[in-house]
Amino acid sequence: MLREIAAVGADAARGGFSRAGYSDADRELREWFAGHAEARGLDVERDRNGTLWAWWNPSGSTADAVITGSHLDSVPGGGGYDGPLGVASGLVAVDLLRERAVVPERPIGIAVFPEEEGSRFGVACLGSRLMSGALSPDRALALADREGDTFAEALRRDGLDPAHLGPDPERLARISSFVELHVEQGRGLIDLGKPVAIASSILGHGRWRVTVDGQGNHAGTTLMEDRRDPMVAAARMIVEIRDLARRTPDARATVGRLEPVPGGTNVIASQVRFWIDIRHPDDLVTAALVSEARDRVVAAALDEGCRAEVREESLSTTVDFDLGLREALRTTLPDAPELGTGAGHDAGVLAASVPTAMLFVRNPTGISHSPEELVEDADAELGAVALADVLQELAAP
Ligand code: HGY
Ligand code: MN
Ligand code: MN
Ligand code: MN
Repeated sequence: MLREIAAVGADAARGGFSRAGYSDADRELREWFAGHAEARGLDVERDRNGTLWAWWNPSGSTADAVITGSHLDSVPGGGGYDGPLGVASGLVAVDLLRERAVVPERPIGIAVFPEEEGSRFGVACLGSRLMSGALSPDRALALADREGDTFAEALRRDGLDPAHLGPDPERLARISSFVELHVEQGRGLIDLGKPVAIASSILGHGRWRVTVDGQGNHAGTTLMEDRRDPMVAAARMIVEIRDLARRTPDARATVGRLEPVPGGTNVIASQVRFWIDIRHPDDLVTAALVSEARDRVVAAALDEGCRAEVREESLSTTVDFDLGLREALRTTLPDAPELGTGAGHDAGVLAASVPTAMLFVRNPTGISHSPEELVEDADAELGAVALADVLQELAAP
C-alpha cells in the first residue's frame, strides 16, 4: 500500500515528494485514500475545513469515536512516510481488526488532516487547528501562498466554501480518543533497537517571518561602501541565530527558507525574507530565544544600513501537547519504549481537546523531511499491528 502512495506527488526536480496542502497532488492522494476506504466499506466524508474522515462502525454505535489517521501533505522534497504511514496504517489496522472478527463498541474513524506541514500557507496543522479553534477562520483566510494564491482561492478550487471554515466543537465532542501513528523523524528507535515507540512529548515550536529591507542596486556600479544589502544582513542573522541555538541546550533553530527580491545574479537585493523555526522543551526558553533573536536581527540589519521586521506566523507550546493517553497505551503495548519528539503533529493540536497519544515507527535512516526518510516493511507491519491493538482496546466496551 505504501508503494502506491509513493507514486503520487513525486518531485523529480528536488527528489522526494512535494504535496502542498489543498494542491492537486494532495487531492490526488486524498482521492487514493477515499478509494481505499470506500473499498473497505468505510463511509468517507469531508468536513468544512477539508479534513477527510473515513468511518468504520459495524455495530452502528452512537458512542464517541476512536480516531486515528495523520496527514498526506508533505514538505517540499519530503520523504514518502511522514504522514502517509499513519493514514495507510489506519486502513491496515481496520483490515486486521476485521480479520480478528472484532466488532468495535465505538465508531472508529481515520482522519486525514490537510496542510499539516504548513508548507503552502505557513501555518502548521492548518486543518486540525481550524477544527479545534486554535486558528480563527479570519486569520486563516488572510493567508496566501508563495504564488500569491489566497487560502480562500485554494479552498474554492478544492471544492470547499471559505464561508464555512471554522471550529467544529460538535465533531470534537464526539471523539473519545485520538491516536496518530507516525514515522519517527529521528534516531531514537535505531538506538533502542525497537520497531515501535509510544510518544511521550512533542516540543512546542514557533515560526517567525523576517523581512529585511535594503536598497536594490546594480551589482557592478555600486561601490561596496555605498551598499545597503539585505542579503548580507540576512546571512549574518542566520549564523547568529544558529550560534544562539547552539549555546542553548536542547534548543533547535532553523532557517530553511530564504527569498531575495528580485533575486537577480547581477542585482543587489532590495528585500530579503526568511523564516525562522525555533523549538525547545521549555516554552519560556522558546520565548527568550525569540526575543534574543529578534534583537539580534534588528541590530544586524542596522549595521548593514537595512531595516528588519520580525512577524510571528505560528506558535504552539509544549504545555498544550500533553499526550495523556499514553498511560493507556503502556498497558496495551508493554514492549514499546517511550520517546519524545522535536517534530510537530496534528496529535499535538488535538491533545488540547481530546485524550491523545502517538505511536512512532522506526526509521532506519533517522532522517526525515528528506527523500532519505525510510520505513522497512517489517516495521510498518509491526506498527499497524500495534495500532490495531490500541484501537481494539480503546474501542472496547
Ligand atoms: O515541522 C514539523 O515538525 C512537522 O513535521 N510538521
Ligand atoms: Mn508529519
Ligand atoms: Mn513533517
Ligand atoms: Mn463526548
